[in-house]
Amino acid sequence: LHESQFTPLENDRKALGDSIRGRLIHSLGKDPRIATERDWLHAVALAVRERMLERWIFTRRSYQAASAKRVYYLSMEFLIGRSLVNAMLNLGIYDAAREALAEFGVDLAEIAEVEPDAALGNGGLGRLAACILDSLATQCLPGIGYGIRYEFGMFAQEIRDGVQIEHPDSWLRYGNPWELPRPEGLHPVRFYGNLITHYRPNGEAQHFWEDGETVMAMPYDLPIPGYGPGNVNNLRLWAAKATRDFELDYFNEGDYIGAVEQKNVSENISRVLYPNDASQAGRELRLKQEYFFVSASLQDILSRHREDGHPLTSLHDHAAIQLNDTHPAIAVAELMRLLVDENDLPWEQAWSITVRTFAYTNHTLMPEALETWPVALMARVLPRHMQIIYDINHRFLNDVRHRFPGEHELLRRVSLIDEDHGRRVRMAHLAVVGSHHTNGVAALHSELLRNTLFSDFSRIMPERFINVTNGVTPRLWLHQANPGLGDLICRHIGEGWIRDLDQLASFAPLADDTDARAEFRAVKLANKRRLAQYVADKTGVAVDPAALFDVQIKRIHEYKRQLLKLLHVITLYNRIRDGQADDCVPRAVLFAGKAAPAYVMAKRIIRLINDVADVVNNDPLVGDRLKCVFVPNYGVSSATLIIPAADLSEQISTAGTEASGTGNMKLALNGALTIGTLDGANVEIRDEVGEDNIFIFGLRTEEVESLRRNGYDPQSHYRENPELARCLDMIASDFFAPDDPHRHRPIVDSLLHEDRYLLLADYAAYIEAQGEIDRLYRSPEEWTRKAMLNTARMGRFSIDRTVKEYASRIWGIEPRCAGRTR
Ligand code: DL6
Repeated sequence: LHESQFTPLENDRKALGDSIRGRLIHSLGKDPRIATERDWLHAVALAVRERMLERWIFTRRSYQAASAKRVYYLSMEFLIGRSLVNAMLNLGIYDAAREALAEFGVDLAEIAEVEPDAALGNGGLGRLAACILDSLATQCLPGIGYGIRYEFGMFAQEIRDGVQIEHPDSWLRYGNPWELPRPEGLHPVRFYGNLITHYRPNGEAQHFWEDGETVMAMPYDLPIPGYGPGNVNNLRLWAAKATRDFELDYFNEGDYIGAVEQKNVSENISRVLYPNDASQAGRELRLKQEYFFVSASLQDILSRHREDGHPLTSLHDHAAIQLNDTHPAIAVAELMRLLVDENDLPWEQAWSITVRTFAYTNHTLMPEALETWPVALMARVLPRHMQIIYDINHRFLNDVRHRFPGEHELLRRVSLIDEDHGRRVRMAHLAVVGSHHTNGVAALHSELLRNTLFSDFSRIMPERFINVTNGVTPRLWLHQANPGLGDLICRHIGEGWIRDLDQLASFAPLADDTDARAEFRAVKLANKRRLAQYVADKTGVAVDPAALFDVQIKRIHEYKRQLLKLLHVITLYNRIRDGQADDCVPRAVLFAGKAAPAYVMAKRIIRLINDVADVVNNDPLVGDRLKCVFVPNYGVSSATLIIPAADLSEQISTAGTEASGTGNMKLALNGALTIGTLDGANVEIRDEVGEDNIFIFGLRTEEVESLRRNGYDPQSHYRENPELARCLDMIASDFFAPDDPHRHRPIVDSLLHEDRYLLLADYAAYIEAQGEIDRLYRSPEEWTRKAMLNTARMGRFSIDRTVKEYASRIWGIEPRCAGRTR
């Protein structure tokens, strides 16, 4: 079919209405008279999907015709959220679809709320992957995402009596109208089994991996539409299916139920997302998940490469593979296996192709997040890969030995095998050695990678280490989430910023315009009202939209220091009760975030936040001057409500711990002022918005290091700061938990006896910075001016800039726009 023979679907209200009705009746078999909101949602999604699929086909054709190099983004997580409104806005059919639905008496906003979030990720790392997909498609860059189609995504969080309760997220229960199952595209993935070695007449060894268990990987494709005349790229997610052998087993053994039980075990591989953030799961099933999607993706990439008519030896000319953290790092060994064992390439040649194909992004310095696998486990689950890792290590260490003679300690430190903790495979070392580039995700983080975690590697191969600062998609995080502000900006400077965020710079002069400031304030107030309603619905707490909305939204983790924020809340509470808060502005402090289910301290923190909230919100002396709320079930959808309404963005991790942060970018883009440490991307945000428009406080990375080196004594702060001591005493007593007086004692013990993240050391500076914030908030014109400058100066933090840097510095790919677009 030639493009000229192709009749694209019309996008006007009438055509969309016909499609929606058609899908409802002819695809879903539902009577419009009794169709539910979910029926309408699915019918609209199918009508929108039809319109993406044309471009999808043309996108693929244009990549193929140009023999374009593609990037394959391998990620265990894609935190997509909802797709309906995003797809409509990106395709430019939102208004027409809304009107078409209105003619059926259906409210688009209401049915959009019924769509479950695709929560296939934990937090920043997974959301970054989703933003990157949006940008690749928008910039017409040839890119395919590969991940896992988890049957259960990130758990749903309920707060019951102050405690986090986890519920399974069965997001696929009613089907997923966006996905296209591809049962014809299965790939087999083997686990366990034996190794057989044959020797050729020339003495060369040939390895065969046999027996074991085979699971089939079945692809589900999700079309990813770019904004405006962008391309429609593909996200391919793998689901585990039992091989048909299970049927044979049944015939042979007559144990039907046993065979079906076995089928379930195989299919468990893609059952559930591990809800760990910044800590390693370390379980066999997790290793199997990692290998499962990596092996299927690499087989898929190689077959596409062959179908395109290229020899394997040119793989790196046509494919760039990005490892999103170490979770897919086993890909290095798997590609070697595919090239050497399955395709008979000599080791050296295979290695050169491998290193030229892979690149690795590191997202954390936290030691507990660095993946290592026991050698014994790896050897059992993936025996051939263990052997390949030994071979890679052997050659790598020989090379290092040659270049750095006599440095025995160096060899021990850079080895792919950690010999000190019961022999473990260091996945980050495998990723660095097997990749042509390793990048950190903010300038400070990349510098710390070079100087700490990877200091030996950056001495051995300095040219491999670079920085690519993260970004966020302005399509979702401003245009879609904050239509009020988006429209305001469009009225003043046009809509070019949606694809080119640097254009926001021309919004800056409006910060000096009284009328524009009033408009900006009106938008913020409307967003705060919308959020106040949501908070009241979810928690029963009434927050006053006139109060300063002070938000800390992110995973609950000690290093992110939600407790420091909470110490500020208790300090304000005490000042109000002591009658010393006449100059405090009314605040609504909003926390949101999930704790890993097995992370005991994080769950204690949630409990304490809720206990403090209970006391503060019910104290008649406090009234509207202070409210504290824990908003349950934080995710992409609730973030799109909270972020546009925030006045103050809390980015207060201990310097040197947060790799980048991306919430910091989303909040500043929506005109929140930041209070933050010089950590992660906060440093670059300060450089962009200017020191006068951000509140920086606390110890810097070097100061943190030196304090730790010289012996940190948290109790000195307790002794010297009576206000802090009082807060800690209240937490340790029964003040916030009258029914259970010792409930919060472990939190205080951990702060007084270790305080690994130096909360107490930063407390005084933090409280002082909050005082400055109060003073500024009392001058609405001045506050608004700074807020607008924050929005205007966020151009650098567009994911499009990030992706352009990856494309030119790491992947070597270029835009190929699909010929025919509307
Ligand atoms: O790069 C995306 C995001 C950063 O913005 C956060 O600072 C960082 O904490 C997060 N890292 C993870 C670590 N998980 N692992 N491994 O989610 O990445």
